[in-house]
Amino acid sequence: SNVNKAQLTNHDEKYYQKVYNAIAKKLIDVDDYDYGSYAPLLVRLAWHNSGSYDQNDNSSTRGGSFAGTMRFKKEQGDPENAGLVKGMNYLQSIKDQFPDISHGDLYTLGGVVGIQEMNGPKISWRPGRVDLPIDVTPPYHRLPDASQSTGEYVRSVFTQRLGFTDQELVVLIGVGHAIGKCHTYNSGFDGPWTFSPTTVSNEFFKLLLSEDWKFKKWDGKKQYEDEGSHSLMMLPTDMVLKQDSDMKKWVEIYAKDEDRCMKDFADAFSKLLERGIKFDTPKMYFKTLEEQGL
Ligand code: DDH
Repeated sequence: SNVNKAQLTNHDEKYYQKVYNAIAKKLIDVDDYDYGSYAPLLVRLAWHNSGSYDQNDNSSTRGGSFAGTMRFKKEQGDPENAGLVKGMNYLQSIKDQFPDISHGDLYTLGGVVGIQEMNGPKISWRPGRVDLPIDVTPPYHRLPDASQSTGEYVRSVFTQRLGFTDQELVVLIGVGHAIGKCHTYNSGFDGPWTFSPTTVSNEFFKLLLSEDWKFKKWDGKKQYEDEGSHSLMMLPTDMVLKQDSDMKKWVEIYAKDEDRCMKDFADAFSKLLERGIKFDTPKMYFKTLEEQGL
């Protein structure tokens, strides 16, 4: 059947903590990305590597993070993946240092490092993804198109394809877009969603409710900006979270309760990284550099 079985690796939690530390230390040493941090890009890489999963696909792998196919130019060529090569190049020196780790494991672990080193919650993670050849590369257009503006569209990606509930899709999108920014050279959109784009938080939810969001006046793609500072943005798909009453309920809960938001995000992000994979091994948790005094 088309279930990807994670393989046992020759390494334990201590080894993967070393890989974690190498990725995290490089975040401090290499700062030539926006806001001086590659962490948001690593989170987006982990998400796009995993978000190509389709539970209705009858192929052998169904996409997702298992086969590490994001390493191929074919998958990198999906217009939605524009800009991710920079994240993979960032991780190449880690792959050189720890050659045994599969690409799927490396790209997902990069996302865990990104979240945790930006003060986010602990994300459980497991190794065992296996590099497979190029022919299992998933087709394009599975990752969401930000110009879409209906709840039906967002659920077609997150619920029908990826198997998430409204609660999970709201927390994934809102915490994911608390960090980083849009780049015109990647997506045609521009700007950050929050005032603290290198801190994992519930700020996206607060701003979505508190600010007055109007169409940005420019020649670029249709996007929203806040009337207060004109420096923040929302994508059409982000605005859906407020326009759809079932989704909005969760936006209100997460805006009020940051602890709940972080806990639910941790569960949903971990699930995202493991879509379509069967693991027989226990979950691993990693310490941040700060917790190790490094
Ligand atoms: Fe996203 N995202 N995302 N996103 N995303 C972009 C950037 C980042 C959509 C579109 C865009 C998630 C869901 C969606 C992050 C994390 C997550 C950009 C800009 C677009 C466009 C790219 C660029 O120009 O560089 C859409 C549409 C959706 C949707 O679900 C409907 C989710 C679920 C996550 C997550 O992590 C769980 C992050 C981080 C970034 C910032 C990257 C950066 O370079 O900074």
